[in-house]
Amino acid sequence: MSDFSVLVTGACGEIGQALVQGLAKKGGYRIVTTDLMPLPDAIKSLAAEHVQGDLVYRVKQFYAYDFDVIFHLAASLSSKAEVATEEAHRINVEGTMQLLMMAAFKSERRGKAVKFIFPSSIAAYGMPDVAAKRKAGRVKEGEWNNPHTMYGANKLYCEKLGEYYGSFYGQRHLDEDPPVMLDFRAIRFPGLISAFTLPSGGTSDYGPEMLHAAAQGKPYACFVREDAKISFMAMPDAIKALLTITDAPKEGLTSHVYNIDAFSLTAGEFRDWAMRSFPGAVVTFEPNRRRQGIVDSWPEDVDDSLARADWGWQPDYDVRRFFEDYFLPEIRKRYANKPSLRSVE
Ligand code: AKB
Repeated sequence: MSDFSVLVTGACGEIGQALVQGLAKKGGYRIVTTDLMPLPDAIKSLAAEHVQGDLVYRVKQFYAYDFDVIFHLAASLSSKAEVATEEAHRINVEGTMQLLMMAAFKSERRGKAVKFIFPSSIAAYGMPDVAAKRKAGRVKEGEWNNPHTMYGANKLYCEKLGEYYGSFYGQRHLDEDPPVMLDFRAIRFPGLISAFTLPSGGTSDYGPEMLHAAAQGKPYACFVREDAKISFMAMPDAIKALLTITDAPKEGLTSHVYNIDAFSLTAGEFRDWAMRSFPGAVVTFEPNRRRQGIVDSWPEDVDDSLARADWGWQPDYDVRRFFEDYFLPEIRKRYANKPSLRSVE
C-alpha cells in the first residue's frame, strides 16, 4: 500500500516540528512541508519535500499534488497578531481560505474527501472580564464565542469557513447527487508547552518561557498577574490529539470543532513548580496590560467531554506527569551543559 500523502503548513513552528516528528515515527506518510523558513535540522531528513515561501502565494502550486491529509498549522499567534493586525488576517484567514478552496476542489475532483486538520485555539473564546471568566469555569465549544483578539476572531471564522467548505460549499449538499466535500476537523488547543522548542508571538508563552528560563537559571519577569489562569498541555499530548482526530472514523464525529484539555494552572502555580524544580529560579510578576487583558478574556478551563465521547480523547499528561515524566527529564538533557542549571531530581 502506498503512503498517505500529507501536507504540513507552518512546519517550522513548534507544533509543526513536533508533528512532523510524530508522523515520521508513526510511519506510512509521505510528508510535504511548507513554511516561510527553511526546515530546521531536527526535521530536515523527515520531509520528502519542503516548499519554502509565503503560503498565500504558494497554494496554487499545491493543486498539482494529491494530498490525503492537510495539517494547516501556519498562523500568526495572538500577541503578534495584535501588533500586525492586517498581516495576521492575511496569514490566518487568506492562507486558510486558499488552502480550503484547494482541498474542496481536490475532494470533489477525486471523489474522495481530503482531511483538513485545523488547530484552533482557546483564543476563539472571549470573556468580558475576570469575574465572568471565574464564574464560567469550564466552557463548552458553543459558549462565549466572542474573541477579543484578531487571532481569536481569525480562528473562529476559519472554523466556520471549514464547516462551510466541509458541508455546504456552493449549496452542493442540496443536489440530488451531492459531490464529495472536504473533511474538516478542528481542535481548540490550550497553551502548549514543549521541552524542545520555545514559542514566539503567543500570549500563553509566559508558561513555557518561565520554565525554560528557570531551567537555565535565568530570571524571568512574567507578563501576566500571579492569579492569571488558563489551560495548558504538553506538546506530546497535542500531537497525540492531532493524530487521533485524523484517524477517527467520520461516523463518530458529531462536530467539526473540539475542545481538548489537560491541566489548568495559574501563573503563580507555574512559578511554584518552577521554584520546586529549579531551586534558585527567580520569577517576578510585571503584568503587561494588553497581554494580561488577552489572558483575562480566555477561559480558565475548557470542557472536552465531546472529544472524549466522539474520538476517545484523553491526555497522557496531567500537571504532575507533565513535569515529572516529560518536561523535567527532557529539559535536564537539553540544558545539561549549561553550568547555571541546578534542578531537583
Ligand atoms: C497563543 O498564545 O496565541 C497561542 C494560543 C493559545 O492559541 N498559544
